[in-house]
Amino acid sequence: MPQPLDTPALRLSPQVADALERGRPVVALESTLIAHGLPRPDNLHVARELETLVRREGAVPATIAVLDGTVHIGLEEGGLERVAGQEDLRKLGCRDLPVAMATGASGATTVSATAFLAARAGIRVFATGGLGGVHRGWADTWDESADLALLSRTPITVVCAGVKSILDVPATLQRLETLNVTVVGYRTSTFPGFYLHSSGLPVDWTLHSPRQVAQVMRAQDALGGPRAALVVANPVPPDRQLDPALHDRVLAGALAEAERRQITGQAVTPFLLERLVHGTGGAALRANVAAVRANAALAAQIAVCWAQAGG
Ligand code: PSU
Ligand code: MN
Repeated sequence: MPQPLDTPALRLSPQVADALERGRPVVALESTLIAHGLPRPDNLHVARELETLVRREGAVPATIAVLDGTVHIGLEEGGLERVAGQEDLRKLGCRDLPVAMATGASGATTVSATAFLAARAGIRVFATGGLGGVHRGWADTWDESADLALLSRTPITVVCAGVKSILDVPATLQRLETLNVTVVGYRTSTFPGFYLHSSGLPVDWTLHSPRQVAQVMRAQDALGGPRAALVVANPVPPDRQLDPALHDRVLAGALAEAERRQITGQAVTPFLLERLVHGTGGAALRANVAAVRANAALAAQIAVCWAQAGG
């Protein structure tokens, strides 16, 4: 078993450390969606709001990022401002963490890095917008987000609005099945579509309350394995979703532009999200923010039930 997270390179904020020690509810929040998924300067407002929503539900927020080579589990004063405002902030997947730490780099953590670090710190519930997954055109590019493989071996509950709709959603669902990641719809029988209420694809399981989610987490622990994530797919409400026809039209243009400009690797997701926001006159941004807000609140409710159950 690795040592507890308590070294100069891995810093828990006093609030997060105290909550974990006392078995109080904690929710991990990722920073790539703030730094690379949402436009400045609104992103800082959203980052603060997510923390407020988590607190309002009775849990402690732990936004995770790497600043000057130090992993922060829970950002303190000034940290959120850097994540939201710093132009050259890197995007760090799990594999990038050791290099960032050793070279003193700063970066926002993706779902893969955030889920790993949260689980390592003893945080069981995590909120994001939409997971990464299998990109369209994967047969040529082999581009599949590292989020999927990491979730297949990390015991964490991730509340998300499904996977990003810029992806090949059926292929991503297939990979989640292959990788043994448990997927449940939250009060829905169709898999959410990130900006859209529904991807049109079915989910096998539907849960109806935070308590029920906590019960599944307990059952995972009672089973003792495989140690994989639980994905709680929470759809953006129909009245907050992006107009599906507008979504499809703007996405088709963005995908063609990405191909023409030969955007590859880590740049693909931020590029497409930015094109969606721009091409929809900000409507995609509003749907994205509505999704992450709802996910942060639900994650906190789940964390509260989990802590009550002696999680
Ligand atoms: N959710 C959002 N916006 C985002 C992301 C999630 O609402 O930008 C980020 C997450 O950090 C996720 C990443 O891990 O997008 C996926 O990037 P890639 O496809 O390069 O793995
Ligand atoms: Mn990729």
